[in-house]
Amino acid sequence: MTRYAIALGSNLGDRVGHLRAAIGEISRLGQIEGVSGLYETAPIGGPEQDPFLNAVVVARSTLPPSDLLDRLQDAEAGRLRVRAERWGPRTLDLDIVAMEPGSIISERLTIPHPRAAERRFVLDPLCDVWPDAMVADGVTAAHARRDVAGQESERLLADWTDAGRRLGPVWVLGQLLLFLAIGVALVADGSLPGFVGPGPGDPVDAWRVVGAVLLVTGAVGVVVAARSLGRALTAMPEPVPDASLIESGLYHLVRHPIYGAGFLAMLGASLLFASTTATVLSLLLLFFFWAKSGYEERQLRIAYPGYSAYRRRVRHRLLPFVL
Ligand code: A4P
Ligand code: MG
Repeated sequence: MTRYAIALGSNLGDRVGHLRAAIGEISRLGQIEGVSGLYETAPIGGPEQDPFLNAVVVARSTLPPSDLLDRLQDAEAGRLRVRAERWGPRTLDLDIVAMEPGSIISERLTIPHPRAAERRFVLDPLCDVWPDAMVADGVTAAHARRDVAGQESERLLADWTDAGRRLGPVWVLGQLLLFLAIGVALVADGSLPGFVGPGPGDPVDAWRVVGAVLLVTGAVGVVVAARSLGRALTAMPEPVPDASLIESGLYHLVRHPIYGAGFLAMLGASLLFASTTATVLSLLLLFFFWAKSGYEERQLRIAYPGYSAYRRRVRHRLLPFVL
């Protein structure tokens, strides 16, 4: 039995789908010992291209290295990999980066992979599952990783192999409960002290004026943003399959305008109804939206190769110029 580390990479098409399919293929070639987290990495070398998703699988197999390479290349062909230019975009790349025991240098195959020790897109995931793997003569993955810190790589998910295990319904339930609690508080608790401006005639409670303005602004914001999302609209934090990334309208100002505007509307209603409890719950809703959009952004970065660049262009997540 030989222990192999296989590096998986994709930056074309259904990237995570290709990587999951590769894990299925590898499980037929040997016994999988570990699957790393899923990383988004900036492309190294080649033409200008979309970011990669990378991961590493460690497996024990009775196959000799050259047979393993044959089978991995079959799996690449199965995902319609086209070799057009060196280091160009690919649906699926499967490289054998390390093995134990032994090493190999032949015309067709070199293990450890000759460039593994220089690449963070290999070393980060490899260190998740096999930090002691030899990636060059006398050099472990953990050791080599110290020299590549300047390359861009970020772990998006630790556990990503099972497409069915998603937290969407839990987030939606939490959101519903919060809205419900705010609704009850609006009706049941009117204890917010008024802030009555001085002056002749009927005094105006300034909180209520601010509340009404926020409520209307927030409600309009929710409707406008929802309309620009169109069929991409969902309460779930996971993106709708086959929808595309929306960057126009309010999405040009913030990345999650429905959440930002929804918070403003709830805060506005709380002030208008003079409810202390609802005001506190609205602030809790803001934290909730912050956390939910954090989870959602990981899913969006997996679904849309362009999402990370969009994130750099539109810096605010919920409220323009603020948050
Ligand atoms: N080959 C030799 N040794 C191996 C090995 N250990 N494992 C030969 C697999 N193949 C090996 O591979 C070209 C030939 O390498 C094969 O026919 C095999 O006989 P390929 O899959 O056609 O092309 P490749 O993988 O692009 O070639 P290469 O030169 O190994 O590419 P690299 O160095 O692996 O770079 N940036 C990011 N962020 N993420 C990436 O995954 N990948 C590359 C590919 C470039 N930039 C990247 C990424
Ligand atoms: Mg390759």
